[in-house]
Formats: sequence, structure tokens, C-alpha cells
Amino acid sequence: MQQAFPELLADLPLPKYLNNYGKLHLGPYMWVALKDHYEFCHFDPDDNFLIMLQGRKQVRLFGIDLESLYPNPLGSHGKTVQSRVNCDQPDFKKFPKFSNAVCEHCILEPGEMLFIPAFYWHQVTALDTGISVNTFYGDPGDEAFISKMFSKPYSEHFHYWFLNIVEQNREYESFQKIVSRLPEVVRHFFLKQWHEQISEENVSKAVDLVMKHLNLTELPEPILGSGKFPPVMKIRGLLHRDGTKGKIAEDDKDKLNGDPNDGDCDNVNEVEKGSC
Ligand SMILES: O=C(O)CCC(=O)C(=O)O
Repeated sequence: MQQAFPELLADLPLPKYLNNYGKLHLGPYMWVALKDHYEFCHFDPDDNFLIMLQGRKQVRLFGIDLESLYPNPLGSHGKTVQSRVNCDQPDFKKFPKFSNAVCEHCILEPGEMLFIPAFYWHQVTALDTGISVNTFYGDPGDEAFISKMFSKPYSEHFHYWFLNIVEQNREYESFQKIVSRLPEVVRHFFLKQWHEQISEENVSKAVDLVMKHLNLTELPEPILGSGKFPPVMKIRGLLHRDGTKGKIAEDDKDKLNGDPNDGDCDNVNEVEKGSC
């Protein structure tokens, strides 16, 4: 909405009752959905307010439950982690543990707002053609949100989401550099993602998580490139709604053609935009 309807932003402040007014992570976004639009079951890495303006939406909430919801395999593209289960017609032969999932559901009417916590599975179906708005936010200040994500009940889903992004980058030329400069990459990643300066204690936790996942006992010597800044660990965009790849996207070109700056950034603005 910042691009399309900046004149409406003043109507969508984060609510004052949020702890120290909260901190905007992303958005607000406007969703214009046709009746019966089925939004895949997924979780987002931010606290979220979903506000219904016109029409109704059915929302299913499954909470934090990695096992019963069958997330896409690590490395699937997309900013979110999606479930492989079609909640309207679950295939219990393929996904037997889905029968253990606990579903709370509601119908969101115009004028109503729903809080969806970070890393909470949710699936949304438009019951009418309508319009809604959502805002992704977190706790304000350094460390407040990220420390929460390293603790229960968030940590298991948070780890899965983070490793999914690590895996999204694995097949790219810049991955060796990313691994070799992991602490710097982690600091930059969370600054960009949640606008937080991450503590060194949490940098170590994130680095340990990745090293364990990659079966590394120590990090390789830092591979320094031409740029001043560390290589960027990119979130690779969703190509298909089931999280699979299958065709070459824009951001895959650096893999095939060679990254022009080997994944390093010379310019802090490029780092902020994630464009190198
Ligand atoms: O409204 C929708 O269709 C999806 C909303 C959603 O997934 C969200 O707010 O995170």
C-alpha cells in the first residue's frame, strides 16, 4: 500500500495498545480476493493483523505444530513456509498426522481484525469477493522480537523457516561465501528482515544452527570479495504455489550466468535493498 495507496496509510497505524507501539516489519498489504480464493496454509515470520474491509473470510488457525502440518521440504522457494496439505480436502493417506492437527476457525466479517502470531499456521478462504488489509509487525527495539523467536513456542518453526532460506541459497555460487562469512551474513539478514540489531549471543545461536544443519564443525576461512559488505542471503521468491521450482526466475540468473559481483555488495543501499 505504500506504493499503491500512500494516501491511505494514515488510516492504518499500528494500534497504540501494542507494547511500546510495536514496530512495522512489512506492509500494510491490501488483498483483493475473488470469492472462493483459497490461500495456502502457511506461516509468516512476523506478528500479523488481518483486517477485513469488505466481504468475509474464513480463517483456519493451526497454531505451532510442525509435524501435523507437513511443511514443504527445506529449500522450497517463498518468503513463508507452506503446508503440503489441502485443508479443504486433506489426503489422510499421504498426510496421516494431519488428523492430529488442532484447528480453530472463525469467519472474519467486515470491520473485524484478527491477530495471527508469528510462525502460526493459518489458512484463509474468501467467502465473498472482498478486500482486506494486513500488517506484519514485531516488538520494538533491538533484540525484543528476535529473542522471542529463539525461544519456545516459536523456536521450532523459526528454525525451520531460517534453514529453509539457507537451503534456498545453497545451489547459488555465492553460497560458499555466505557460509564463510556467516556471522556477518546473519547480522545483516536480521537487520534487513526485522530491523533489529541482533546480539552476538543470538548471532552465535543462528550460526550454530546453520553449522549443525550443514554438518560443519568450523567455518571455512572468510572468502573476501571485491565489495565492502558481506554477501546477501536472499529469500528466493515463490515460483509455484506448491513451493517447487521448475522454471528459471529472475533471481536464478546469477546462478546460471555467474553473480556479477560474486554476491558481495559495494554499496550500502544495495545491501538494504537486497539487490546484490
Ligand atoms: O487474506 C488472505 O487471503 C491471506 C492473508 C494471510 O495469509 C496473512 O495475512 O498472512
